[in-house]
Amino acid sequence: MAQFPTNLNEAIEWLASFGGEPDGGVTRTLYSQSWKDAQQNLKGWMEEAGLLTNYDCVGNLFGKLPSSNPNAQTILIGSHVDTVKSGGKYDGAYGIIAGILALIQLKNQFGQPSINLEVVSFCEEEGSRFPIALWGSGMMTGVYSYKDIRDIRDSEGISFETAMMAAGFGRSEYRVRDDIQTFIELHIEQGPTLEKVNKSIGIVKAIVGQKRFRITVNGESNHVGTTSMKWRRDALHGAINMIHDLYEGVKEYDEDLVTSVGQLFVEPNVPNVIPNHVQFTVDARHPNESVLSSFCQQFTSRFETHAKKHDLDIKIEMWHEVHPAQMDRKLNEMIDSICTGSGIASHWMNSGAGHDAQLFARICPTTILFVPSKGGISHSPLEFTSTKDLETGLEVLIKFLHQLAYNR
Ligand code: HGY
Ligand code: MN
Ligand code: MN
Repeated sequence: MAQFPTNLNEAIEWLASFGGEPDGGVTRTLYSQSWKDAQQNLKGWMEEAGLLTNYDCVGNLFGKLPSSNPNAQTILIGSHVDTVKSGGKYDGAYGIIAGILALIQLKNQFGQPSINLEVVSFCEEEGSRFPIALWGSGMMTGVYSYKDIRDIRDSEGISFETAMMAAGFGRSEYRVRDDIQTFIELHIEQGPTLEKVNKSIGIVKAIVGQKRFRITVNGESNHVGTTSMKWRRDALHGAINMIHDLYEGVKEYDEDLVTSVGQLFVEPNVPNVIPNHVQFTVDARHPNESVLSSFCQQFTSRFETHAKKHDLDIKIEMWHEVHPAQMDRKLNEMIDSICTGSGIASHWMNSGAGHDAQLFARICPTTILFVPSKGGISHSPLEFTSTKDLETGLEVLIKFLHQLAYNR
């Protein structure tokens, strides 16, 4: 293959090669070598396509198709280049690739737009290396500043600032842009809805809010054989009761409430020693802020009750919170009529996954559109979307951008 891809499928495989894993998954965490290779190669592809490229000072990468009007505002399209550990080829990547291909086609077919069109490859969204998520869009929308990453480290103890500086970023003050008029993200659904209702495009009304916690439970390690059950301070026994109550507690709410314990560490993790230290995570989500808050209050107080019962110390830290976000109705109605006019079946729905669009909705008209995920699988090497569905999403994006940015 030439150095840069010439079509959607080629581009998906090409981008997935940066951080490709033997199991077919992709691991491309913030400021890692595979992350740098991906950003640099995307920059090369954008430049070959005739887009004006630049990085901002935290590593978001941009490719601009400038308007004929020097004072024009900008329509930003794109998604995140980072992945979860051994994630899929499409989460984030598809939105960047479709953005580049859309600008190439619009440039070739219609020339200069009347509004700047700019594709962005956000540096980080997942929160899979450092305990902060939506870093790239969070800096662009003023949600974060450098103080939010001070003192945070990855699982190897590398500080965020060290990793950011080593990748060549973080060396100047961040200037929040004031020219972004609209943000549009094209993304895989990461769930089963579109497949179940047999529709090709998801028109997203709202993105759920989420709260992510790190729970640390400390007890006392001791000999399994010589310590009677009544004298133990067993951190894992306490944590298991907490986690059991978490999953039972969800049943007291409507089915839009979801939660999971994704990570669990036990120390000393030895078969004949009573665990004295457990750390686990909780990720809880709901489209309604007050329902989400009430569930989080409920489980945290139940955790404290179990800690007392087992004579354990407990620390509950919320390290990530993002509020539910409404997508722009007018933009969604445009997508709806593009789909109808093109004979493409669409479906109005909510997003259970968080997205960069969630933060842009705070500062400008924003929407996100979905294409189906096979079996609803995502954050896995088995993540898959058919070429036909990928192409349909790109077709709608191109028509949408043409309506928004030409003959205005
Ligand atoms: O976790 C999420 O919702 C997103 O995929 N980062
Ligand atoms: Mn994801
Ligand atoms: Mn994503």
